[in-house]
Formats: sequence, structure tokens, C-alpha cells
Amino acid sequence: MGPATRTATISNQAPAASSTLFRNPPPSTFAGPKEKTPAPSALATPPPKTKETWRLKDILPLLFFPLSLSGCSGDEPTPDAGMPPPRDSGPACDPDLRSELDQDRDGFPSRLDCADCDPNRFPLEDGATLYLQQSAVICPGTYRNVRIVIEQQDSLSLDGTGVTLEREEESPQAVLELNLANNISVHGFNVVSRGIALYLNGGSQNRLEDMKIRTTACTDAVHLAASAANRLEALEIDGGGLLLNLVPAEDTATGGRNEIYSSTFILTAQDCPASGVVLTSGANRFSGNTLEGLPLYLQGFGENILEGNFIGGNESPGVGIGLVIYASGNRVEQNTLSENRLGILLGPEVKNNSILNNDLRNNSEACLESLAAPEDNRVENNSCDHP
Ligand SMILES: [Ca+2]
Repeated sequence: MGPATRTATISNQAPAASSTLFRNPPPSTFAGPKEKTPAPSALATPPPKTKETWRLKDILPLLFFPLSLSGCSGDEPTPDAGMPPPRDSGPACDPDLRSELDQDRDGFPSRLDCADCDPNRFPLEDGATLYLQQSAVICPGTYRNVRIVIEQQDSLSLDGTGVTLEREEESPQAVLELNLANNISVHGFNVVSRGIALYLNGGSQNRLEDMKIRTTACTDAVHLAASAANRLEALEIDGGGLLLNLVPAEDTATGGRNEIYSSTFILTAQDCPASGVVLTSGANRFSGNTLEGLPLYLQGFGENILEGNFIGGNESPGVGIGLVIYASGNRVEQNTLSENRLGILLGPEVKNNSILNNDLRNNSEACLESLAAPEDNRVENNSCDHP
């Protein structure tokens, strides 16, 4: 990274840090997310090595001495008799250094830091919670019992390529949590969790992409609550509970219009009573996804668009249905529902659903069953091999 880029990055960060200071409680009084009861283990965790702790300490002086990090850029400041001396006058940052020195002041000494000349690249600390307030690239590796919380932030990116997050303890708190955060991009993580892996609350315009998520308990793998207009793409999710659960805010459809693309959902734990993908919030687009061995439920606010999905392997005596529609106004087009006991079930009193051009062959009992009045929904041009 050239000196020009670096200077631009620093000058952009400082105002963000100071505005955050006034918007959020300071780290010392912020004990964790407000919702739910924190797990005892989480409370026992010492206060996180929060990024804000070092950032405010280090960045506020930069407002007055913008060249003081030049030791890491290799760009020595011009001596100026009218200016205070720079804080660092040491040698240029050494990317190969392995010592207790923390050259980029991200809280990790160079012996632990995969990029000790870049404060936006750092590892995680096992057992700790990271409250992220800047874009970051996490050093590749496997981390245990960590949490990453992005709360009341806007326009950050988090790169977890090559990073595995393992949660061994059962906990109501998610491994990755976005709380009232918008325009956040998260990708690359591999999450193995007992408990919720990924939780969004009240945020919008977030992008969650290219992640593998595995839950080993009967809990939601991915849970979006009152979160609208988010995009989930290329997620591979397997486990036992609700692999994707979209719920609206109470009494409103807020939480709808999420887009779920090209993702795979596979049921691997067989003893969980409620398993599936559930869209309760309204007007979501669910496209090009694969569901193996678990059903898709449309309930609540409806008005979803489903297209180009494959849903199969629901032969079990439990639900045994590929798509369960207990909501109105959905459009279901060009999907393949195969190797289920029943392809599609339309619940009683649902209306204005369009079931068009779907391939409903190779389901053992029936292609489609409707408990609603025939004139209330449109069911046309579907391929069916049952009479
Ligand atoms: Ca460091």
C-alpha cells in the first residue's frame, strides 16, 4: 500500500471514530448485547479487546499529528520547527517482525499478527468478543468460542476468508451478530456452532456471502429478525434446526424484501422437531437455492417470490412436504420439487398465490395438495406425474 493510500485511509478513519464515540456507550460500560440473557460464559469473558479502545487512543492524536504513523509507511515527515515532533520516529514498519512489538497498534503483537503493518488486518482472541467498528480482514486460522458483534455501524466490510469460528459451548448468543447495522458486508467465514451462528437484528442492506455454516444443535443457523433488504448469497448451511429463519418485527412486515440466492440448505441432524427454512417476513425473493431433506415454509406476511429452487428429499414420515404455503400472495415459478412425499401443500384460506411452471414430478404421494378454495389461487402449467 503506498503512502498516499495510507494517508487517505487514516484521514477517513478519524472522523468516523470520533462520531462513534458520541453515538455509542464507551467500551467500559458496554457489557454486551442488550437482547436476551447473556450466557454465563460470555459474562465471564473479560471486556473485549475492543477495537475502539485502541482506536480512540491512537487515532485521536492523529487528528493533530496526521503523519505520526509514518513509521509504518516508510514516509518520514519533514521536520518542522513549528510542529510537535511525531510520536514515532523509529524505523519503518517491518512486516516480517515476530516479537512483542505491536507496530500497527491493533492490539496484537507482531508475533501473533498476520499483518503487523496493517491495523485493519488482525487475528481474533479465543474466548473473546470483538466489537467491530472498522472494516477488517481477519487473519486466517481457527478460533474457538469467539463472537463478532457489529452494532450500530454503517458501511463496513468484514473478510473472514480462511477463518473458521468454532463455538463448542451452547449459547443463546450468535457467533456473528449484526445488531442495528446497515450496509455491512461479511464474507468468507466458516462457522461451526452449537447455537445460532449468524444473527441479524433490525438491519438492512447488509450482504452475507460465501460462508459455510454448520450447526450442531437444534437451533436456528441463520436468524434474521426485523431485518429488511439484506442479501444472502452462496451460503452453505447445514444442521438441525431452522437453517434460515426470517421473522418480521412484531405486527409489521418489517424484515421483508430480503434476497436469498444460490445457497444450499442441508438437514444433517435428524432429531430436531422443527427443521426447515422459514420465511415469515414478507416479500422476500428466494432464488436458485437448494434444500435437501428439509421443507420450505411460507407463512406470516407472504408476497414472496420463489424461483429456480430445488427442494427434495422430504420423504420422512414427519413433514414429508417440499413447500408448505400458509401465506398469501406468493409467486412460485420454475422450481423443482422432487423426491418428497408431497411436493406442495397450499394451506386453508390462503389466497392469490401463483404456482406456475414448476416441475413437481417424482414425489411419492402427490404433486400438490390444496386445502384452499380452488378459485383463490392460480395453479397452472406445472409438470406432474400423478393423475
Ligand atoms: Ca499488531
